[in-house]
Amino acid sequence: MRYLCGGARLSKRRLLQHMISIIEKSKGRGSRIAITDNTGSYSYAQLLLEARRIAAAIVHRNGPFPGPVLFLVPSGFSYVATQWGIWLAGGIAIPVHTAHPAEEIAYLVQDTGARLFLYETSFAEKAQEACADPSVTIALTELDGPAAISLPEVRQTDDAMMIYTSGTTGKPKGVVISHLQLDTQLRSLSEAWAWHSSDRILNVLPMHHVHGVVNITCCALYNGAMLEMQPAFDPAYVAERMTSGELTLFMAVPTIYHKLIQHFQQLDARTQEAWQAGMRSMRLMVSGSAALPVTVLEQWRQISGHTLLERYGMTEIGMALSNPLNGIRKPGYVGTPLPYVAVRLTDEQNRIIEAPRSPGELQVKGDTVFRRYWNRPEETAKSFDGDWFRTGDIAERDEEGTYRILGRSSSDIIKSGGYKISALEIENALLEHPGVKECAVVALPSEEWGETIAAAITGDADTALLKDWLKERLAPYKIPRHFLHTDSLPRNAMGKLLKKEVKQLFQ
Ligand code: MLC
Ligand code: AMP
Repeated sequence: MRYLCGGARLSKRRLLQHMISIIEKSKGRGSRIAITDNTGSYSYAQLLLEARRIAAAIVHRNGPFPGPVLFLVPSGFSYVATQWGIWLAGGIAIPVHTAHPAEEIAYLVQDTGARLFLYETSFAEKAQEACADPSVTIALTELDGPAAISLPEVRQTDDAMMIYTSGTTGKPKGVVISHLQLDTQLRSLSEAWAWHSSDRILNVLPMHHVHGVVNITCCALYNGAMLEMQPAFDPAYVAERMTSGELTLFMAVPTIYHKLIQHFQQLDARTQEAWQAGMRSMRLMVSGSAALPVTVLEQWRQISGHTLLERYGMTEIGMALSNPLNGIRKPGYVGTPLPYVAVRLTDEQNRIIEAPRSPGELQVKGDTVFRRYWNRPEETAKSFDGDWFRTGDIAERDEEGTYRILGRSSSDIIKSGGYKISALEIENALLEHPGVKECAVVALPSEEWGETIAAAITGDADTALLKDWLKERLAPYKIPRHFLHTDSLPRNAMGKLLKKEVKQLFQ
């Protein structure tokens, strides 16, 4: 077993091979504030202390390298301390969204095979409902163990994190990221966007996806910056924090900028001016996770004076393309490859496309890219061509080498509010209802949400009851916003659903 014994000395080289860089970098930052949340402010020293306490308790309970560890903890200091505690114990940290119903969480328990599920006390009921085995679940406050216990020697190649993402095959898949991949993603973004210890950022994004977890939370702490964590997005709160002039950075999905614009428009002139003054002192605002409509970019520029920096990423690859920090940010484009990332476009025969303005599938390679889906070797193999990950996104490059995302190869993937949602997963859930005979789930364009989910169904299910029924099974953002009852669904001669025609039913 690999142990980093209490007082044992390791050579500098071995230390570098074995360190979790985000944690190593935090040592020596002492009383500097790392995180503020609804419960107070916490220094880097406090964060390290609490992470070590949690790690020692995990090792005491489950032994070193406990494998996948689920944690159901709201965005805030405890979330990060738990994540780091799992890392120090040698485990794979798997964040569970607090808004997910017990049934979705039960799927994570089963799919990961986790032998440890940590939760914040207020989520005890949900955690216990989701996990039938009481020996697996434990409240953070009940975690206990001898502080002097040896922590394992974690290597950069060890698995660090697993984020569940929806795909074309129905149920979400676990994307496994090693410490090396996480570290490379953090180095890439730190360099590209010039993160600095004097930065201060507010996170309002959920903490079970890379945008909130890696781009904001990990990047801030990797760079010794100050991170403000909010459990949910509230436009009035964001406006207040930006008005303070204390923030230097903000990152969000296009829907959030859309909602901030709506909020701004209903404020009185004095409040608007104060918010604008605060925004002028910020250095960077980033948009990503879904296409940023040029209208939103323009309106936000008018309001804030900032041209949003749009970038492109994916759970499997972290961030791949970004408009420049300094230089021209092209509206409608997602920029050029980030440091440590290689990108190519290929045609339907998987031949490399060199010519500008020729659409093809975007493929990505580098140390930022994940290596496997959890327990799904076949799907992993299918999603790679050698070292190149096939994103399934269609893009083109202009004459200057700047990329533009044109769409996705599968119409069964929906992006709503920045969340990736599988139409098949919703269809499978709908079909379990006794009142649904057939169904088809499609995406409808929406200015606010990017896309909204629409379900056409046959059968005698009552819409309101069906919605309530779905809410017990699916996350709130996966619930269709439009329902249509019909006698039959459009299919081709082979019986395959014609989704384009299903969409037309809603017009
Ligand atoms: C919620 N509502 C929706 C909806 N989601 N309506 C249509 N479509 C949707 N997708 C409805 C709710 O039912 C509710 O209605 C009302 O809107 C408010 O709901 P809410 O949950 O309170 O919404 P809000 O908090 O405002 O959430 C919006 C949001 C959220 C944009 C903050 O969707 C969000 O956090 N999105 C970010 C997702 C994210 O982090 N993605 C990154 C993936 S990683 P009612 O009637 O009940 O009041 C990735 C890689 C990369 O993509 O590149 O980054
Ligand atoms: P996820 O699987 O949740 O990580 O979502 C990744 C997907 O979000 C990508 O495959 C893209 O389809 C989409 N995406 C991310 N950023 C952008 C962007 N700037 N423009 C268009 N689509 C984006």
